[in-house]
Amino acid sequence: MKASQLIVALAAVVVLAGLWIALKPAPSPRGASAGLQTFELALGDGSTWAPQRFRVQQGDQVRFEVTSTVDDAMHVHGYEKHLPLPAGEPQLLEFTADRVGQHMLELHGSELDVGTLEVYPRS
Ligand SMILES: [Cu+2]
Repeated sequence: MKASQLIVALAAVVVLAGLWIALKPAPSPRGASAGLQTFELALGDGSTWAPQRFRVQQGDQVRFEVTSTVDDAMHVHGYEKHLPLPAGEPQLLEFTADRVGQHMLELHGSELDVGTLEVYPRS
C-alpha cells in the first residue's frame, strides 16, 4: 500500500468515526420508568406559534394543557383524540403514549399546525 493510499484510508476512518459520534442517538436511560410529560400550549389570535416537537417515550403519560384565545378544537392524529377549545378556557388532554411514531397535532378551526407528538420506543 502506498503512503497516499494509507492517508486516504486513515482520513476515511477519521470521517466515519466523526460521523458515528455526531449522528449517534443520545442514549436513553435503561429501564427508566414511564413518566408524566406535560406540555403547555398558548394558541389563538395574536400568538406567534411555530410548530413544536413534543418528544416522549412509549408508555409515558402525556398531558397537554391548552388555552386558545378563539374557539377551536385540537386533533391528535394517530391517537384520534379531539380536544374542544372554548375561547379563553384552559383545557386538559391526557392519554398514554402507547403508539410509537410521529403524530400530527392540528387545530381544526384555524387549521394551525400545532406540531408533532414524537413517541419513541422505550429501550
Ligand atoms: Cu386533524
